[in-house]
Amino acid sequence: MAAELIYGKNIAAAIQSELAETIQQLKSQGVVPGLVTILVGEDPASQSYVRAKNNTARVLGIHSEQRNLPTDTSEQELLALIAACNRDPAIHGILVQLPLPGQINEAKILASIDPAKDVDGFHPVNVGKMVLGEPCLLPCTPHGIVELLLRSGVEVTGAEVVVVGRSNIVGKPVANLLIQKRQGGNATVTLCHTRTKDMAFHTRRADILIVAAGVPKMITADMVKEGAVVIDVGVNRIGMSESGKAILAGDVDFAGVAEKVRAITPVPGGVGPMTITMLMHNTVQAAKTAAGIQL
Ligand code: L34
Repeated sequence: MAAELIYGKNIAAAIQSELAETIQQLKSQGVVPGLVTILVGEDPASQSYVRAKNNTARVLGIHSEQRNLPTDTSEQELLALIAACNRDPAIHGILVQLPLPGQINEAKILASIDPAKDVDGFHPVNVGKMVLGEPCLLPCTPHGIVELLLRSGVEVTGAEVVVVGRSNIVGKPVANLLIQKRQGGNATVTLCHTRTKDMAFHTRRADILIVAAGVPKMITADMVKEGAVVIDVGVNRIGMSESGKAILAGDVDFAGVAEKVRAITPVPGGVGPMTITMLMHNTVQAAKTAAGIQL
């Protein structure tokens, strides 16, 4: 039996149309949500993600500025740009695309963003609030995964969730959101990583398997339980088509795994579009909070 496909792209579109309405309401009250995206260097994948973020913002009616800095930008220069954005009342959200070049200390940069404008949810203040279950700006990919599960009717409460990957962007925060005592949480979570002794032992127990390891096709059919739900966060560029487009593969061996599971997200068109959409959600939330508006 073939698996149901969970099209993040469609769920993202539904959330975006809700957001577009909220943005129009804000505008009628004189508030235009503003986002600045900062890209250091010329990594083609980063360029395409940042472009997609700006395009989506503009389509929804968010004021969006893209700042491109050269690869050899100093930490001081980047800190100065962030400080200017922190002070700019037209900017509600600041996103510094990762990874950053080696001469720049990532933690120092993330900590310099005003937590109220931290639409990536990476500032230590927001990470701390997230862990404590307090209202805050949530990281986009983890929040997108929670929304994806909720809106596709996957039961998370009491489920055995296994997360593969312990990054600060996905693995650690998604594990944390899923254990929170609230809607979209209440799961039992196991977090696997490169030092896990028997990965397949854990992944085979998962009702919901979330893979964010950055290793193309690492999860094979023998590693999943029949009837599981699989969320593939990997976006690996494994080659180039004749027309010069990147060929993408997830962290899951899609063809094999889809034979066995109940539902699976495709790559592309799964988690990626949710990440971008939750960034829009956060920008709107930051603008509302700054203006003291509850809609
Ligand atoms: N600061 N850095 C910061 N915030 C983030 O949230 C990110 N991330 C990750 C990399 N660095 C970051 C992203 O935006 C990964 N990421 C991201 C965002 C969107 C997509 C993939 C990764 C996406 O839209 N993927 C499409 C395919 C795009 C393509 O063709 O290349 C998809 O359908 O999966």
